[in-house]
Amino acid sequence: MKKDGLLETRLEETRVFAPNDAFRSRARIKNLSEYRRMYEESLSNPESFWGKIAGELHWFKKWDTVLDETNAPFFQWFVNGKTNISYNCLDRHLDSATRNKAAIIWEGEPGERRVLTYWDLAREVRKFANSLKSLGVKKGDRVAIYLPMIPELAVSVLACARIGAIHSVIFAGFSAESIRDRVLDCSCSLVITADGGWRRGNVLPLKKIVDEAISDCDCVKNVVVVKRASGDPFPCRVKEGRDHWYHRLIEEASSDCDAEPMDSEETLFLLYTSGTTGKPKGIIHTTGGYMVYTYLTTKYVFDIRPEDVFWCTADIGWITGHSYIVYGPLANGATVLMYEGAPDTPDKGRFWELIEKYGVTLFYTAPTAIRAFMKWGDRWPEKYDLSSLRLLGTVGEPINPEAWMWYHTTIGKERCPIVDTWWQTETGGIMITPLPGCVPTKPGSATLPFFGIDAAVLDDEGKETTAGFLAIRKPWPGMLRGIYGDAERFKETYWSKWPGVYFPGDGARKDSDGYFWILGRVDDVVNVAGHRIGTAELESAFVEHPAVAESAVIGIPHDLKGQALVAFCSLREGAEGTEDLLAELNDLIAKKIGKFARPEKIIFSSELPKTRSGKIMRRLLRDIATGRALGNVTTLADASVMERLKAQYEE
Ligand code: 7RM
Repeated sequence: MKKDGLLETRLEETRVFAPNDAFRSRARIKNLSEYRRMYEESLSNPESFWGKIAGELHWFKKWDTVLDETNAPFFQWFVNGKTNISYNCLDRHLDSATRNKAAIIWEGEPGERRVLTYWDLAREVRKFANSLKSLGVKKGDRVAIYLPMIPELAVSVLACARIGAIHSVIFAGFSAESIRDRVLDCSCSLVITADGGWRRGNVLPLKKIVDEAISDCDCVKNVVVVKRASGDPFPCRVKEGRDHWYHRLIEEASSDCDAEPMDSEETLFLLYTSGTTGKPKGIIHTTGGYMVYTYLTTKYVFDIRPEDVFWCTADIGWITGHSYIVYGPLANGATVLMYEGAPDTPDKGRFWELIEKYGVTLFYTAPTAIRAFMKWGDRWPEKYDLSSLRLLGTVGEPINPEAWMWYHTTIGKERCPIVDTWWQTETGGIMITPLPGCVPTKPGSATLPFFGIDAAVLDDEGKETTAGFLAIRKPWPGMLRGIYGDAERFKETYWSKWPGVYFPGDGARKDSDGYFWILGRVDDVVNVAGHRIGTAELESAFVEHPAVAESAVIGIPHDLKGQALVAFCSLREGAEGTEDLLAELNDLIAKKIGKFARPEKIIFSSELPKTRSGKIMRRLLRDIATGRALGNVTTLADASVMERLKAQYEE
C-alpha cells in the first residue's frame, strides 16, 4: 500500500460556514444535536432506525429482520422482504398529485426538450419492460445498457428493475473492447444502445461501437436501438433478427406490466468499476438495501422537497447517476433535470442557462467541473439568474478550498449550503457529508458521517488516528454485496485490511471537531476528472504494443482534473520513442479503454526503476513526475536509472 504524498496534511483550513438561516429554518434536521441523536440511534439500534425508514416505502412482503450478519462480509439487509424499486420509483406515486408532476425534464445537447410526468414515465417503463420480456429477457438475466443521457436510459434501467433483469450500464465513453469485456464477464443476453448520442456538437456512433464490441459475444441474442441521431451522419446497420428499434417495440407493447416482487437480496444491478488489477470489477448491488439507502440519502442530504428541481450533472453510466438521477430522486417523488451534452456547447454558459431556464434548486456536480467553470471566468455564470438555487453539492474527488470558495460565492451567492459528499460505486450512496440544515461546513471537508455510517480513520494496525486510512466499521444498507463472479476478490479487496472492517481505499484525516478530510486514493486507482481509472488497466494495454516492454502508470496532481495520468514505458530492443509511437499508444488506450483514459504524458525510457526483487517503484516515478526531490533509492537494483529517467522527464 502506497501512501507517500497522499497523506500529507493539507494547509490547516480555518474557515467555517454555518448553515444559512433561511435554509435551516425549513430543513428536516435543523440542529446538530438532532443530527447527533439520530446518528447515535442509527448506530446503536439499526433494526429500529432502518426499519422505520424502510417502512416509508412499499413492500409486497415485509422483511423478517433488518440485518443479518451471520455470513459476514456477505451481509444481508431486510431479510426475506419482497419489494420492487421500479414500483417504489413510479407506481407508488401514481395515486397522489405526484402522478402529474414532472419526473424527468430532459434537454438534449442540440436544445430539444422533453418532459415526462410520473404517469408518462410509468407507462413508458411498463411498455419497455414488456418489450424486454417479448425478447425473452427473464428475471436474473443480465442486460447491458450503452446509451447517451436520454430519457430512454432512465426508462431502460427502470424497465429492467421492474422485471428483475440485472442491468449493467456502461458509460457511453467506453470503447468497444471495454464493452466486450463487460458484456462477456456477466454474459449479457441483450444490449440496449442508440444509433448515436450528442457530445460537443458531434454524434458519437454508439451502435457502430456496440456492433464491433459484440461481434464475437455469443451470449448476446438481441440488441435494442433507440433512434436518437436521426440516422445521420451515422446510418445505422440493422442486423435482421438481432437488432430491434426501440420505438417499434414500444409501439407494439402493452402498458400493463406488474412489477416483479423481488427478494431484498436479489441483484438489482452490476456496475463495473476500476480497481488495482487490470480487470474491472462488476460491483453487485441488491434491491432492498440499495433502495432504502438511496431514498434516505437523497431525502436528507439534499433536503429534497416536492417543488425542487434537482440537477445532478453526472452521467447515468456512473454510480452517481444511478443513485442521484434515477433511483434516489424518483423514490422520493422528486423532479430531476437530465441533460445530454457537454457544459461548453454551444458555449460555456450552458449549465447556468439550464439552471435559469428550468429554475434548478438543487445542483450537484464534480470538483473537476467547478475548476473548469472557474477557469472559464465569472462572466458566464454572471449572465444568468441563478437565484432559484438553494443548495449546491459536490462529489467524485476531494474539492480544493479555492474551488469550494468560488462555488460558494459565485454560484451560491454565499446563500446556498454546500454538501461535499464522499462515497463510492461500492457504497451505493452518500456516506460522509454535511446535512445542509445543521452541519457547519469547512471548505474541503466532507464533514460528518451519514446515519448508520460508522466511519473512522485508522492506521495499518486498525487503531484510530488523525491521519491514516478511511474505514467503515459497520455494514450499511447500500453497501455492495460482492464482485460478480469473484467472491475472493471481494473479501480480499475490501475486508482483509482489518478484521470485519470495510476498507474503501482512501486516505483521510480527522480533525478536532471530528470532521473528515478525504485525501484521495491510497491504491493504484487514479481519479482523473472524476473518472476512476485503474493504472493496471492502462499498463496491461500499453504492453500489448509490440514496442513496449514494460509500463508503469501513475497519477500526479493536476489543476483542473484533480489528478492526471503519466505513463512510463520502457521500450524493447530496437524500438524508438518516436512521435508516431506516441500517437499509436494514445490510440491504443482509446481503443482498449476509452478516450477519457488517455494519459497526460507518456515517457519513454530504456528501463524502469526496480527493487532487487523486480518490483517497479512507482513512488520514485511519482517523485520524478511531480518534480519532488528524489526519495530513498537505496533499494533500487540500479540507482543510476533514476538519474537518467529524471533527465529524460525534464527534457
Ligand atoms: C461517487 C463516486 C470513488 C472515489 C472515492 C474517492 C473519490 C468521491 C469524494 C471523493 C473526496 C469526495 N464513486 N471521492 N467523492 N474524494 N471527496 N467528496 O465518485 O466509485 O467513481 O469513485 O472517488 O477517492 O474512493 S467512484
